[in-house]
Amino acid sequence: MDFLPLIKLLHQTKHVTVLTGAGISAESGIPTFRGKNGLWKKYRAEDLATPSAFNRDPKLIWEWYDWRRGLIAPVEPNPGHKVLARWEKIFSDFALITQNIDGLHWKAGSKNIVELHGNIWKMRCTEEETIIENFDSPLKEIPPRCPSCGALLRPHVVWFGESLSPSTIQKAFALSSQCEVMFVIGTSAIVQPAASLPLSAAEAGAKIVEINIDPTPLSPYADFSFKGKAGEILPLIDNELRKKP
Ligand code: BJW
Repeated sequence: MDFLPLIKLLHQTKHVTVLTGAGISAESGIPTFRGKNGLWKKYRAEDLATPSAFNRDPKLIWEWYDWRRGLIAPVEPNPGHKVLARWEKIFSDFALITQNIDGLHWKAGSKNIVELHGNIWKMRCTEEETIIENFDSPLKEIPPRCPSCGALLRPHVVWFGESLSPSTIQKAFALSSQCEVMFVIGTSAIVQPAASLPLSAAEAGAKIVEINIDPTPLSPYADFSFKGKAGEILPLIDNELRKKP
């Protein structure tokens, strides 16, 4: 793989924005959504990741999230997450936008993260809308109840058909349209509005760097496409970047 043209560009770049998806956590052992062993191969998204599914059967949905929390809890960030945490320190303007709810970017040491689809370690009161952190795994009570008012809690994640927080998506579009280089890592680039972020970056003149094991609908628009695992390719790019220009 020839990283030289990208490295030359990165040496002249101040503002880098990164968009990550489930693929960056795959090498840590967390299943992706789509693809061969994806979650949506075994479960129907409409049955588990929509507000109507939760209203129909909150216990079932919480059992599914409890199972996923159990998968994620012992997992460690991989070299891909770690490189992105390091880049926050080396680029003068660096932003990380993630669709992932697993919290692995925090665990790797990244500090400035825009979480588009929420966080699996947070719950939200269905009455008061208050958000609480909860790291119990397994959960003590299913479905969990709000400690202050007793109403049902729901996972603080964004399901299909729900709007993303307006301030979060606004911030994500601003970071995308202001950057010089945007890395798009381990996402199938089909879920909106996240999938539009790289397009808005490209429209504003940013160079797009895609890292994925498979082509995506974004691939034709990418200026650099690296086919392979994020946990292998990011450290290779980082190694080259560390060499003196
Ligand atoms: C590797 C790798 C390795 C593997 N290294 N790479 C326009 C048209 C039609 C529909 C819509 C539309 N606009 C909006 C919608 C509806 C919908 C949508 O986009 N649907 C599409 C499926 C078409 N969007 C919404 O409903 C959103 N809300 C919204 O738009 O509100 C306004 C509105 C509502 C209704 C109608 C119109 C407007 C909300 C989306 C919420 C997404 N929620 C989920 C679940 C989160 C909670 C949870 O996890 O439980 O978010 S779904 C799931 O998909 C999750 C992910 O964040 C998201 C994206 O998935 P991601 O990260 O890309 O993962 P995968 O599995 O798809 O891909 C992994 C990739 O990694 C693959 O490419 C692999 O090749 C690669 N890979 N190993 C590098 N080692």
